[in-house]
This record gives sequence, structure tokens and C-alpha cells, in this order.
Amino acid sequence: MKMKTTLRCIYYLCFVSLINASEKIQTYPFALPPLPYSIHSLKPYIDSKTMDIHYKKHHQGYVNKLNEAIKKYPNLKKKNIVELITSLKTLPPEIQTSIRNNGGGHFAHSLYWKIMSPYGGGKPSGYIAKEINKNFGNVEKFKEKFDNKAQTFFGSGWVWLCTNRAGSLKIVATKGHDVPITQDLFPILVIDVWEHAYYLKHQNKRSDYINDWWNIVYWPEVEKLYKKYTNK
Ligand code: MN3
Repeated sequence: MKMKTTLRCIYYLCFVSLINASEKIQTYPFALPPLPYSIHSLKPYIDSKTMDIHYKKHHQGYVNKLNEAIKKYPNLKKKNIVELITSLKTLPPEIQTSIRNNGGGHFAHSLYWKIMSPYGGGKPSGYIAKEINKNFGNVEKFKEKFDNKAQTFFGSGWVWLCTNRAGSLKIVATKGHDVPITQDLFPILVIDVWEHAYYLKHQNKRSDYINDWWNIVYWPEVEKLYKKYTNK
């Protein structure tokens, strides 16, 4: 039993350090990650106003509330975002919901900004393309499956492409700000399907937003994350 617990601890520490290796380690007070492009540069696929409100109001709001929740707990101030959201059940009960929603929101949005770029779009290549072909048949079939999940997802949430350590890919949808990060599931691509991500430009037409979004998906970043998590 003790051996099992020890092994689990080692596994968890490896998992956290693997995540840390690819995420800039940040602890309290959390801050908005700098955008790797201007708020205007994802046009025409995402308009400036949507970017501005989404990044500076929505994401900033989650960051503020996350900091507010942690403020009174000195022992949590040393924990990074992955440690916080993967140890929810061990946190003080009164802040679990806030960390789940605002911490999850901070993690999800940080990845969302990172995997988009004005230089994005086109077809994936290299390891990630090979793995997409292996898991889904080809890129078109993968996109079809991903699109379908994103289009049919009811309400507010996220659709993710995740890898396990062995490099197998999986499309996962989560509600609200839940994040599919576990000891063997690492997110490498994500689309925000909350209405605030597209309503100003695309109104109720989520499928138009998804079609536009593929033009700004920055595959080199997706592949970079894939390689780090799978050690390729
Ligand atoms: Mn959002």
C-alpha cells in the first residue's frame, strides 16, 4: 500500500515537472500572459473588439478572481496553476469552486492565446501530423471530428486536443472552465466555444467561428507542446 502511494507521488511529481517544463512557471499573484501578437492581428478571423474584451476583461477577470481566492492562503501562494487545478479536492472547500472556474479559465485561455497566431492556419506537419494521421486517419478526418465536437457541444465550454505520454491523441470536450489535465492527458490545442469568444462577429453561428479559427491555429506551437509532453 505504502509502495503504491510512493509510486503515485513520484508519478505526480514527474507529471507536474513535465508540465512546468513547457509552461512558464508562475505562482501567486497570477497575471495575464503577454499576447504573442497584437489584438488586431487575428483579423479577419477574430475581430479586435472580441479580442480586446476577451483578453483584457474576461481573462483578466478570471486572473483577478483566482488571486482573490488564494490571497488568504499562504501555503497556496507557492503553487503554480497546474498544481492548483489538479489538486482541487485537497484545497480549502470554500475556494474549490473559485479555483476550478477561475484557475481553469486562466489555464484554458493561456493555452488558447498561445496556439493562435496571424501566421497560423494551413496543414500541420512533422510529428504532430504523423500522429494525427495515425489516430484519426488524416488531417481532414481529424478536423471533421473536432469540428463536430465543437459545433454540437451544448452551452459554454472548450474542445481540446490532448496527448498522453505515449503520444496518442484524444479530442475532449469540457464544460465551463474544466480542464482535461490529468497524469496522462496533456492539452496541446484548444478552442473556446463560450459565446463571448465569437458572438460580436459571428453571432449565433458557431460553425463560422470554428471555420475561421482553423485559419489561425498555429501548428508549430501545437507540435512544440506535443513534443515536450511526449519527450519526442
Ligand atoms: Mn473565453
